[in-house]
Amino acid sequence: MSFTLTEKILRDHLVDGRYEAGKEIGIRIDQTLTQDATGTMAYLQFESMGLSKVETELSVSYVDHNTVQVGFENADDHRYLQTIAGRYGIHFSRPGNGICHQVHLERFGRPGKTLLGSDSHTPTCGGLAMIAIGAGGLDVAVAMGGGAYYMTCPKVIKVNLEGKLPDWVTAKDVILKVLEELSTKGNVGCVCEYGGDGVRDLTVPERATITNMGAETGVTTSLFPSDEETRKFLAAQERKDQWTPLEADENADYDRVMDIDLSDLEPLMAAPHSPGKIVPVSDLEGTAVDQVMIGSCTNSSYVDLMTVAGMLRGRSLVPGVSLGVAPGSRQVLMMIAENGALSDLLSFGARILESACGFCIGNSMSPKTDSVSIRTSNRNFKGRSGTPSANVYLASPAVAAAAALKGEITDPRNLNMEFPRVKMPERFKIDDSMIIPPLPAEERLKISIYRGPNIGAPPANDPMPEDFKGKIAIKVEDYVTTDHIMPAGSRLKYRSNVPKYSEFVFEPLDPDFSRRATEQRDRGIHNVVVAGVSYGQGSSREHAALCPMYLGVKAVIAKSIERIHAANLVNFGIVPFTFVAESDYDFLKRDDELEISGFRAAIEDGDEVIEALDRTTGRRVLLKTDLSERQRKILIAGGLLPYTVRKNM
Ligand code: MIC
Ligand code: SF4
Repeated sequence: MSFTLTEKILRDHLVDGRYEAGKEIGIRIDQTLTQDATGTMAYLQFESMGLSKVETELSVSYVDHNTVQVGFENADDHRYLQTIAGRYGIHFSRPGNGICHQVHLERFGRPGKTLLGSDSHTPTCGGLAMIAIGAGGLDVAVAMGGGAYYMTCPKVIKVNLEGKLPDWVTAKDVILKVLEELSTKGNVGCVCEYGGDGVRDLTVPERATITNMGAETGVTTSLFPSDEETRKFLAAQERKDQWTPLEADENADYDRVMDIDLSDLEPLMAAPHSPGKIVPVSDLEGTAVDQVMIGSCTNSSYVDLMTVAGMLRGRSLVPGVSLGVAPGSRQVLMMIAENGALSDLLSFGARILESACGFCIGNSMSPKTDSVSIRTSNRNFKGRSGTPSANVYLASPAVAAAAALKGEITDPRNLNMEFPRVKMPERFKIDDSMIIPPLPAEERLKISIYRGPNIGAPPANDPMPEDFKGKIAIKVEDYVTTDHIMPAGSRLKYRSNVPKYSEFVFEPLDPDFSRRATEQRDRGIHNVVVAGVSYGQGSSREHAALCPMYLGVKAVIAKSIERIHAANLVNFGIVPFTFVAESDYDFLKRDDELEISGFRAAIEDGDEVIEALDRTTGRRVLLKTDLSERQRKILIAGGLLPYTVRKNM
């Protein structure tokens, strides 16, 4: 038998179900990661499971999202996370140590292992031949407790890379090309596996740029083989004993093969307001630029920043542009500080930001009204930068630096400059002093867990009602992202306080939603969300399910729902329905009363099609469910937490 690399790693970790594409399987998780914005809830949920320590090979808690610390909330959360890590045997990466995905790649990722992270860009570590998956915090909490992670056994797409990248064309352009081919929808339940001769010349950080932004296609994860480049990277991180070669069998069967000749690629950009809106940079040349932001978990590696420094050295920033640079980790920052590149960036006029998410999530350096901002990050959803009227273009560090040099979008091939080809260092600077390792058992028990006033226990949900008597509380269009459902930016600091954060559900689309939903919930009405295509794109934030649950949402009816969000809805007892006939979307209106008699029984019996009656219009609408037996039980219990607690009783 020949296997894909994906199948090899998954089969190696299979603990439940049969390996058959499209069916639900349970896999063992070796490593977990959390970040602070999703982590507080994940650890509150972990605590409620009553275990004495994590059961994984390695669990790391990072603080990288909410590092702004305006007010006490963030600092309280950080201390809670630090004490929880101490108590339960978890590594703690302190604020300032870097973005979770960058640091995990540098210090912890290992070929052949599974990693579950409460952040949608966890697939970054697929660059190290791991099966690295983003999930909601509750799924990660269960995995930390030693429970299996349930997922759809994937279809595997082979992305066959041939040739060599020309000057000025980089890993970011490879993933933008993949996004052009695959788009941001329709890839749920697939994995992208990279192979071909072109892979050999891509370093691990370059591979990680590609697997990171693979998240934007909606695939479960992306991964590269473990080869000589992987060995070099691990050796340069003083971890060469952790290397093991891994690749797909030669005759492995793929569900789809995509060929990309790297030599044919050109610099690309994702235009506003979607990572899937791919345009050649040459088509946009001359567009005036107000801001350039370099960093994020996609493009903030040592090579990325050295390329930028090489282009900007000895030159200066044009007056109309503001430039921000956020090195991805303390390792990167220290290395560019020691070799002088940091000083080159400062002389050029760059503003240096903390090694954290910062601008990427819209909690700092929001651009001016109606501006054009060029960013090396992975998402340009409308308003995500913190400025609703801004036009954000996503590009490689080289294209971003060219814009900072010229004040307009510029194809770097027209700069009349030699491409500063930077090699991956043979040795990275190793200093793990900002990572607090787990303590011995007797020390762990002495740690008292700090809980500031911003930390509130996750609210409980009721078991599923017998009949559904609801009202459409909101009707939204296609491509509604989790940034629309549960805005981050300046609202992020309320992540650990569900009643407060719930005041902002759907704020960018309908600021009155929370009030209306609360009022209906209090009258015993089950709230319903009606949505278009690809509902819940983007982040893994489970608050986009948890807060609607708190507001009494019991069902989402959409044309299609993205993977992580659909799983989060189930985890919080909200039924994810799709339309049998998409045209029914047009007939449903806000405030229509919806009824499903025998709701609970239908879910219990595994009915795949359920009829709802719109009492306002008298119309009958057929709704589809695609739920495993396990998911149906979770829904009946009112969510994964009550289900897990009940199962363990
Ligand atoms: C994002 O990039 O949108 C985030 C912020 O990293 C999220 C996680 C979160 O909402 O905390 C993600 O990608 O999952
Ligand atoms: Fe942080 Fe941005 Fe990466 Fe999300 S996408 S983890 S906000 S850097």
